[in-house]
Amino acid sequence: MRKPVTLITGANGEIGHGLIEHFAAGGEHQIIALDLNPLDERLRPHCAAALSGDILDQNLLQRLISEYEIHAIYHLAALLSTRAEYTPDTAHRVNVEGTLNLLRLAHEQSRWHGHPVKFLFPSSIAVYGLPDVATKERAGRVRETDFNFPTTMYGCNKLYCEQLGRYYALHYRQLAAERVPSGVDFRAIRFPGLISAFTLPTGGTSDYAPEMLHHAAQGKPYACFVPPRARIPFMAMPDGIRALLELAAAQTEQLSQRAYNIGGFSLSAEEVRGLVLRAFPDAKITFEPDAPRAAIVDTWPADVDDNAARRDWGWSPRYDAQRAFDGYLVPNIAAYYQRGGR
Ligand code: AKB
Repeated sequence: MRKPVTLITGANGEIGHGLIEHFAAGGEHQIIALDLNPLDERLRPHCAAALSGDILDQNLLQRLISEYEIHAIYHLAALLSTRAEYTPDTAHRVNVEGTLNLLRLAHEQSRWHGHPVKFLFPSSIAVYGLPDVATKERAGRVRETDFNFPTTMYGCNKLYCEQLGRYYALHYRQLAAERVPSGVDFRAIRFPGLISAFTLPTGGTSDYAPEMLHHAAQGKPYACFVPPRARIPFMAMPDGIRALLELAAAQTEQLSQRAYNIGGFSLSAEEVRGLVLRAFPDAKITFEPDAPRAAIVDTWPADVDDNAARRDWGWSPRYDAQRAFDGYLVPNIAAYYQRGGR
């Protein structure tokens, strides 16, 4: 008999690392990890299988369908906002067609085993597009339905995939003579910029904050690509992982929407620099703004309203800026580089 498994795509990424380490401590199902690149050796022992391959490869997806009984999918594979601007067609294929492939897979799996498949999707503050800095300052904490006018390919992809997921969850084949639910229980979180003590993001535009910190911890100089005043919300990785797990565990009846903001702490680039310098006083951090990348950050909100997540499934961040730096980032990152980055 096939064993029930959880599939994690983009398993090698930052969220994948955190999730797999969490499940290693005792998850409900075995983990099948999928990534374009071979899985990080440190994660391998925690997974029942680690597959290298492309979410656009239909043969690979068919193999997954035939070999495993998938009950939950954490679909993390994506090209982030900066990278997507250099290759928008590829980004659309990976971010949108890839997500559609996984939604179809979830539907087929649910038909086979007769249970809903939970589909967890990391969306992003990149779905917002504020027209100018004055509006951004006035807007403050934005609600899910505000300013949904992304200016990046990645933001457009994420916003559309939230809608695709909602369609699968609520309206799939609504005109069929005998309408049956798709079996896809789609749930999305709009993440702020995530900061981990152990991994660095690649290809994002909120990357300046984690890059500042990781450069400082290694004694390397860093030139920040946004101006000191640039402000967006950030979150410590453990809160991000916990949010995904708590949303996954919520009862369907609790959810009044399918995509939720979650707040962490809102910081300007200057404030991030101040916190990094407090921990690493010799760090060399300068500002050399790259106008087009800085302009993307200006379209993202300064903060988000996460009342819906608090009300529906009890979301509450554990890390404010102070606690994120003093209680998680600084102690762990220092130890991490003392061990030689392992
Ligand atoms: C990015 O910068 O692209 C991501 C995001 C904000 O979703 N970190």
